Amino acid sequence: MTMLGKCNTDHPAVLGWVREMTDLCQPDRVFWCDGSEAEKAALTEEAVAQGVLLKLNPAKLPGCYYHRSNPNDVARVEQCTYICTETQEEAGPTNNWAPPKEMRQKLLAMARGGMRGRTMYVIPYLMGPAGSPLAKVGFELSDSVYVALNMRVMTRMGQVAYQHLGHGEDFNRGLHCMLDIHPERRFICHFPHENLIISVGSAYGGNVLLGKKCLALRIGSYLASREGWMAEHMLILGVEAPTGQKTYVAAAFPSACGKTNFAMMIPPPHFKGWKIWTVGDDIAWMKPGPDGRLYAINPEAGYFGVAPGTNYKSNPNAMKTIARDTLYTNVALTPDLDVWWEGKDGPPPSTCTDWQGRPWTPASKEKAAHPNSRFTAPMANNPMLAPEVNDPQGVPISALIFGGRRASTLPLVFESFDWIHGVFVGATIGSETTAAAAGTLGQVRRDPMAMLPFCGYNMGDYFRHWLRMRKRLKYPPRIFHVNWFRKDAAGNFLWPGFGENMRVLKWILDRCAGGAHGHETPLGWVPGPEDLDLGGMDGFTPEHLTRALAIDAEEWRRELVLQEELFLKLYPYLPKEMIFQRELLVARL
Ligand code: GTP
Ligand code: SPV
Ligand code: MN
Repeated sequence: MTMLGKCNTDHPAVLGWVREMTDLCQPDRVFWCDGSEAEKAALTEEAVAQGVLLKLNPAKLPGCYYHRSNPNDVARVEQCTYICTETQEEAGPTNNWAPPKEMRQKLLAMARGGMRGRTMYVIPYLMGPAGSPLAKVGFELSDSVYVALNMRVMTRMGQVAYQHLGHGEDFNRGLHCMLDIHPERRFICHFPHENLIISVGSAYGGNVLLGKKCLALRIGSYLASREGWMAEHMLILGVEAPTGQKTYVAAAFPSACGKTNFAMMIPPPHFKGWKIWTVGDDIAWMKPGPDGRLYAINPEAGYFGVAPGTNYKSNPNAMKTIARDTLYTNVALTPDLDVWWEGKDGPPPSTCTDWQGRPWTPASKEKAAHPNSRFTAPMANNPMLAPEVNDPQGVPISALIFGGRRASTLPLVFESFDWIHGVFVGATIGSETTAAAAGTLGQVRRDPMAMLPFCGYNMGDYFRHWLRMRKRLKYPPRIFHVNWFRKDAAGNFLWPGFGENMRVLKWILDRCAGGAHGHETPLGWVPGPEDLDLGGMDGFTPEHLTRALAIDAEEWRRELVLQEELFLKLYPYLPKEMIFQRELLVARL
């Protein structure tokens, strides 16, 4: 029997779970994380000694470390991700399903003795601000020091979790065993009825930082549907007008489709006195408030963001955020121990080591950084972190924005006619697949509410839950759709994106305030080229904007067929409102 080590709790249920799992996994050592600075230093030292982390140049990147994952383990793996409910119907047609008893037995058998010779880190964490009625406690037991150090950044770790838990037993149990990091022995399994997650065979990102996609979205969405709130793959931002008035919006874009960038955007100089404050960059937990508005919290405490494409022009706040105390995974390493990735500022280094540790020069055919290489940085580093991020009640949301990565068909922006139509717009999002998940890139697929890989129950019931929420909101947010990624025939983006997205956001805010002009189209309300403020945009004319806003009937006929595929898959579970909305759209087109 493994000794439990220097344990920091006498909570019977926590001790029981740790005891049970140590007996099973048989680690040599159990390390109870407390989230302290001293602990961070000790774990970092340990990770460096093991070769898990490399200290980066302290003159350039103080407190930053470098990590390479196994090349077979660089992204989420949707084909290995399961929702284990009693019936397959509960998981629904968009999830992999396995019966809970069988799957649990199989995984526990895999984990048996799996930590021999290793350390089990007991990670107590809180998702959400301390004292928030929406906050949730989790305990992740992991044999990866990299996971312990990442969870420390991404969550509120340590005493705060025990405080929130009190004498209760309502916490998520998470077990993570690296095993031999083999794709055939990789499973990320969710047991929503038991509030349990078991992840084996991976050591990367959303597969193993169990508070993030596993708890905050898959288990979270299941709990939310039962408890009357919403767990969404959404950024949250606050817009401050020159008058000081603040408005908050939340936006769902699929993985690697612009949430972090939008959440940290800096308005162009033309928008003098306007400020964007980041509340969250990936996940929103939302609940109706006593005033009938929808309130949102960010359950996370850090950013696990896409490195490629991040530079001082596209996302200066991110560059400042990751200048210190940041973990870099699968980026390229320069000879002076700095980091590099495709789309960083300046010319590429004349020589460096790529994400797999091989020599790289600008003449190399392959990318230096993996397209899904990431930074893990504390939100406290963000110069524009919204002070409200720690408000237990969250922030009131005026608009919900859906988006996808679409080279054609979807206009720059439109506003839905009402909540039910907005739910239909979210339910029919299409987006090109990205490097955030293993598999083919650039394939348009349906990704309802950007939750396809993250909805922990039947997608049809999830739509029903969205429709039900309307009845609980006196002032529901207005619902919009944006597309920053439309291209011309030559493959150039039709819209400059990044900070310029402020112009679209401003129209959205004005619509919410009952101001801006729009015209009715089959899709919804669309601004005319004169309705967006293009002030200070060099070389971008209303004609350019007209192309970005265009709705092409032929493209939309094809789009309807693509939408139909998802609806056929979900047909037995689809709320009738979705079918009516489809009919109305067909009729309008
Ligand atoms: P996840 O962390 O996977 O959920 O991704 P995300 O939604 O936060 O995406 P992120 O902001 O990291 O952006 C992903 C990629 O899209 C990066 O390479 C960005 O440079 C690029 N991107 C973001 N916003 C824009 C935009 O407005 N226009 C264009 N053209 N590219 C963008
Ligand atoms: C995503 O894929 O949406 C991410 C990265 O935010 S991961 O944590 O790997 O899920
Ligand atoms: Mn994400």
